[in-house]
Amino acid sequence: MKALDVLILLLPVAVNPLPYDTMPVDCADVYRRGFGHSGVYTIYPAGETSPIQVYCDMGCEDQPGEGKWTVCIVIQKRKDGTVNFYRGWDQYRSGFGQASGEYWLGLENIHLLTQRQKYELRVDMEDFEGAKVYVQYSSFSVASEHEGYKLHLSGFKDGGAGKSMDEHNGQKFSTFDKDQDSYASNCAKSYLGGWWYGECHSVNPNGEYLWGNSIYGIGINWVSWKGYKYSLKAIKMKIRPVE
Ligand SMILES: [Ca+2]
Repeated sequence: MKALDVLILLLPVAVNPLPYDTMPVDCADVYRRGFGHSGVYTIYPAGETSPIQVYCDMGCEDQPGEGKWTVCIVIQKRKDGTVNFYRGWDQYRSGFGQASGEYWLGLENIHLLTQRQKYELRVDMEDFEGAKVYVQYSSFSVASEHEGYKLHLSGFKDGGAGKSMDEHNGQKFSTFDKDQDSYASNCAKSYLGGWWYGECHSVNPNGEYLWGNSIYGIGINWVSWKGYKYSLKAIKMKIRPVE
C-alpha cells in the first residue's frame, strides 16, 4: 500500500454532501475557493445532479497574451495522439478522453456552460519546431442540440495563428454519423474529425494526429498559420467567463 493510499484511508469521510450553492459551477469558482493548482476538478454547471470533470488551467496563457487569462476551462486538448478523435455524434455530444490528458469536454457541457454566462475563447497551439501562437475571441457560445450546437464567435484577436476559425462561425456541429455541414458531401468523413464544418473547413482541431505532414485537410490543421498539409503538435481550446 502506497503512502498516499494510507493517507486517503485516514482522511475523515464527509458525512453530509455540500449543499448545491457551495458547488463550483466553473473553474473560476474553483479558483476562488482557494484551489490554485491546475488540474482535474469537478464542476456543476447544470446543477448538483450533473457533475462534470474538467481540466482547470490556473495559468492558461501558453504564450504571452494580455496576462488576464489566469483561470480557464479546457474544453479540448490534443498533445500526443493518445486519444482517437474520429468519433460519432453521441461521443461528441457527451465528451470523451481524460480531463488529465487529451479530451473533448462534450457539446452539451459546453452549451450548458456558455448559456449560463458570457465566455471568451482562447486557442493555443504549437508546431513540431516549437513555435507557439494563439487566437482569442471575446465572445464564444454553443447553441442547444436542437439548434445543432451551432457555434457563435465574435471579437477576434490575433496571437499569430490568423483568423481561419472565423469561417466556422454560425455552423452547426457535424460528425461522420450526423452531417449538418453546408457541403454536398460529408465533411466529417472526408476530413476525419468532428467539428463545426461548413464547406468544409479552414481549421480542423479534432482531425487525425499526424506528427507534422498531413494529407490535405485531414490533420490537426490551422490553415491561416500552417496550411492544409501540416498537422499541429498540440492545440488547446480554453474558455473563461467574461467579467
Ligand atoms: Ca454535407
